[in-house]
Amino acid sequence: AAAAEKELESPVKAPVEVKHTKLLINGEFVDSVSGKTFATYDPRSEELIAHVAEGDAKDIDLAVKAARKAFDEGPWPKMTAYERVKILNRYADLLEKHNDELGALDSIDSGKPYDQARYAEMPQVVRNFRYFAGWADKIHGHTIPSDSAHFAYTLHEPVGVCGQIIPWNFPLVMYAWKVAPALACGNTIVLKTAEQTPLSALLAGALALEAGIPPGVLNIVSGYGETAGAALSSHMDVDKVAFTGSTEVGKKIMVAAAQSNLKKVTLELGGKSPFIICDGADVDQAVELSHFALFFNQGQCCCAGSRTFVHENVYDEYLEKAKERALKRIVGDPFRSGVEQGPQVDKEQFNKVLSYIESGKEQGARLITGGTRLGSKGFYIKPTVFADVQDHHTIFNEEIFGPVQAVTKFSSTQEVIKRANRTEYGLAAGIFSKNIDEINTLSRGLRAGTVWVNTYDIFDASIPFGGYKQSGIGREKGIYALENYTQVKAVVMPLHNPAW
Ligand code: TXE
Repeated sequence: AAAAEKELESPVKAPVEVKHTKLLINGEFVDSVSGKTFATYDPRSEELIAHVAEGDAKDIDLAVKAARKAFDEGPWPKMTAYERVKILNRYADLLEKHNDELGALDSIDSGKPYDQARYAEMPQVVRNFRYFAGWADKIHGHTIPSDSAHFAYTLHEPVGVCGQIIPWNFPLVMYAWKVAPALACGNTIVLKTAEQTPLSALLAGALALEAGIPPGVLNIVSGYGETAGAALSSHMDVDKVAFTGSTEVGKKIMVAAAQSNLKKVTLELGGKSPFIICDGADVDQAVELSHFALFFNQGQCCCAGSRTFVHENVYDEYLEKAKERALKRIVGDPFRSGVEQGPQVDKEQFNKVLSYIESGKEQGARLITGGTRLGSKGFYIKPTVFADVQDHHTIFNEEIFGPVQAVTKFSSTQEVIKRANRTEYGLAAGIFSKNIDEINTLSRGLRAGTVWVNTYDIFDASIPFGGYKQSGIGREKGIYALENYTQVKAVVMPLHNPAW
């Protein structure tokens, strides 16, 4: 049978031990105030991995108090920037030393291939900390020529206590994108991890203490969104909230911020990114890249190339080869080497993806491969490709967040720009073309925060990432991220004081 149709073997033993399950507050691992715990499951077997302390509003409040004290009294925001540089670099070294262990925790908790976690994601995590360590002593304001005889200058100061809420699809990468710039700018943090994937951040938090990040600077609360997450985004003593997750919850975060203390808000939300394959494209390469753009990480990427637009002249050849590639995709235990696709993260996501597949069938999109679960245990789904998808089909408009590719045909550049932009989202876009004029027209015409040309999913720490339209507010990574975690103070004084 084709790789994607083969029966699953039983799960191998994960090469990792869970050491931390409590909340990290004020430099100590503690139980939740309520004493409650919640279970985190292995998506390969649907079996329990561990019980984790469940934080709610009371624990968030304790964590915010610790972060406030660490911010107001120091030493973190008050030490020299060079001291912070040294500590953050030491932290990056420790994360690197625990590369495989951290990667394995993300794999067992989320189902992502272990090799992807340890060879692609963890190096990016480490790189983010080194990149922002490099910025920590280069954040400064300007001297400003004023109209009158005044000396005016700006200070770029930390915002204060930052609430950070992250999702489960890239637990440690999301941790790094949020924590590294906030710490580099001298802030203190209360981080809430996703309930599906609480494990890796707790080990990363223990390593932060070992690196010398002072108690209270980085607090980590595991727990649910409606309780711990809502408490964090509505807390009166949190100065800023940064969120990655669904657009629906992003709106709730903004409302909570507005109705509490108008804390600053940055959001990185969902997407329905177009991947456009132009006339004259090398079809084999186009198939490989568009396959990767959609299926990477079980399709659970906010920037997944989930609407594949293929020029009519290469459409039939593309479909035949895209089907072949999907059938070859190696689905199985994420801890076996060579596996490209593991299970979806949990039952809820698994059911959501399967129901989108049903809606595709019902609305008349042409299923050319996949379309069902794989095996009878674990949240595995066959790589699925729909052809002849129409603009009004639900699978062409809503974020599926699974291994389901939706392919459609187009005839002209102007047509594809219009159709690609017809979405509430604007996170990313992919272009596959050798025609420089077409590339320029498309990359200017597409309304998205990132345009990848003849490549996809390049995530350097220095390249900004974020959304147009309802895909978000603000940019993470790169020099742009510093704006999220600093605020500008203008200081003005007379140049000549007549009294003296
Ligand atoms: O997201 P949620 P879910 C999309 C994707 C997915 C869908 C639902 O389409 O299928 O969202 O996934 C916390 N106040 N993305 O339910 O709920 C929650 O605990 C404060 C895209 O997992 O947005 C978790 O920590 N926080 C995405 C985080 O929000 C709340 C990544 C994300 O969960 C909260 C994940 C509340 N009221 C899902 N409710 C991306 N942009 O990459 C929940 N949370």
